[in-house]
Amino acid sequence: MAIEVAYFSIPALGEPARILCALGDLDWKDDRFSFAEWGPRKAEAKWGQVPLLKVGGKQIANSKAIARYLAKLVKVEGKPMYPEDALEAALVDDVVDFFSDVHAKLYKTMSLPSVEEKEAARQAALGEGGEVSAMLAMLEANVGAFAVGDSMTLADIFVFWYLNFLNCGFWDGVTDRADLIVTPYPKLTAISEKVKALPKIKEYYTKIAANEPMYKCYAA
Ligand SMILES: N[C@@H](CCC(=O)N[C@@H](CS)C(=O)NCC(=O)O)C(=O)O
Repeated sequence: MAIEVAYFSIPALGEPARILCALGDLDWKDDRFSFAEWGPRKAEAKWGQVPLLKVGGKQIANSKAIARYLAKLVKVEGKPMYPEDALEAALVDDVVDFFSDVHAKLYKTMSLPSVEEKEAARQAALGEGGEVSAMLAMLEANVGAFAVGDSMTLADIFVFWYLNFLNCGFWDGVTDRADLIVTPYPKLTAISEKVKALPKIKEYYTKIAANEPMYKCYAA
């Protein structure tokens, strides 16, 4: 069944959907648009927001509902990215929801009035003793070779998405700051690199990064 993923051309809340569609080689349309193009689209979006997934004549319009749906369709090495076992699925959700909490802490820096204040707030949040670094340290302590269990799941997709989102140029002040977003988290970085190395992921991001600088770190 054909799928459309509609979202701004940035690696923010819509990115897990794109990662899953690319990874699963699904029959999908990557409907990207600029902020300037959003106005007329808003009225047509189910909840007036994106990301939006169109499938079978219906709209799914919350990023994590979309991610869970797609993760049920995509397998890696024969295993679905969203576990069938209820407890395993809840553990995956736990990591996915954890990133919403991380995102909320960083997102509040968007409302600061100047670039300098934004940069300082993000560096403090991700620096030693910062509220985001404290959260990521807890996640780091709770993962193994994979974020949950012994195979790749949606939780690993979120690790890949968010570590690269931090580094992509969207968050002034922390872009390219390996000391803040790579070095303290060797296990999370290894998980992210494992997802990045999957051939379908490499293929998709190499293509997107050719025109969109924010995607370079997803491909490199
Ligand atoms: N709960 C929603 C939040 C979605 C959201 O905040 N979308 C933003 C972009 S990241 C949006 O559509 N902004 C444009 C608007 O609200 O008009 C989700 O996780 O999908």
